[in-house]
Amino acid sequence: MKLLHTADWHIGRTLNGYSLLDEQKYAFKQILKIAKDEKVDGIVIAGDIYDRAIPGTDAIMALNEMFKEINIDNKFPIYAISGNHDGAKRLNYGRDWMEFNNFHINTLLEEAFTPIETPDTQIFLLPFFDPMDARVYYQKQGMDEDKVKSIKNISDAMALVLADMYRIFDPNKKHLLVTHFAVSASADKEIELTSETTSKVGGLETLTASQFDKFDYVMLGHIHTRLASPNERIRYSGSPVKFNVKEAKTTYNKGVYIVDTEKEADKTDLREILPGTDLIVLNETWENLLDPEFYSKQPVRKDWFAITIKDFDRTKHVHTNVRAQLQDIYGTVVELDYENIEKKANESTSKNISQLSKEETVDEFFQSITGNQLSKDQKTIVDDIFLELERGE
Ligand SMILES: [Mn+2]
Repeated sequence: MKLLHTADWHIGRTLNGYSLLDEQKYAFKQILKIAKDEKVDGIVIAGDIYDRAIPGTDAIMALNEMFKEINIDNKFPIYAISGNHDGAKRLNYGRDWMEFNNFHINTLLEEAFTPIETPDTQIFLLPFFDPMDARVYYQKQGMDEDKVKSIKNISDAMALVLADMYRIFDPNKKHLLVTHFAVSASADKEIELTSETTSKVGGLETLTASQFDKFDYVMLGHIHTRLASPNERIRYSGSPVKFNVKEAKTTYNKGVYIVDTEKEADKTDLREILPGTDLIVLNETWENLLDPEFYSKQPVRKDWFAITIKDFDRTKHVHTNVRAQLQDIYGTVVELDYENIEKKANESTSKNISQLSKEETVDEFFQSITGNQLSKDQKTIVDDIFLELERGE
């Protein structure tokens, strides 16, 4: 059996307010083409299909069109689960109808114990869940109370879930798992996340690869880079689109995996996905940024830019609309930073902000951003505002 493994589409995501939908559609076209070229038996989407539990209408319509192209126009089966970003119950809508057309989507833990059976493979679709979901599920199954209470973290919960799955393994078939968690290579290794809100996961939130040993192959979602994969049999496909500046600084292309149960997984399984509009990260002086010699070599007005201005003395540019000037030249500037100002801001926070009064905090903030102290008039305005707020309370 041959499957295309992708994850973390996050349809509807924005980058500092800029919609990534066009970029996501561009990546989708490539994914569909890869599926056709490889003649896969299905497309796996390992969670975080939407970016939010209640997605916007444009996101819903875009995803609806993508699913239609995959499943109705091109007749590829879909094997999907919900991730931590998806609203499990909303995404569950229409599930029974979709099932008729080989569109399998699991969003609730209880659905994970009925694998999809093909002639030679069992595909287990285990959506994201938390320890509380597992407690509720096992309580309903009649597990005794003490044992239910002993489910303290995701690792405890997963041990029970996997044991239940192993019990229904058909020994004559291959066993695939699709799920959405942080899985590290071993217990003492932390995983670095690139795109989630926390920069690192470890300890109670992390599972270890050895828990999944009985599966022939595990297709993961949750971590947005395939470089976090624990090994070649347990892999993250990563997101098909770069979602932030940190990712834009990486030099490798995004991609999907082609998983063939008839062969060993290896590096040749990767199919790259190229950006339509790339995100270019610049760290340059103001003078360089405005120099035609420099910017004529950049993909201005085509790609997006995240710009950090080096050695920038804001006090010398109080009458300059920095962002507007850069946008005139470069087009879309999704992120703008000042290297020196940032340093100053860090220094001032080390002054122990908790010991400053409200008025002093505003003064500190103003200083760190502009390099100037508040004038007497400005101070009076700040004082008046705080006074007014207190009266309002
Ligand atoms: Mn995600």
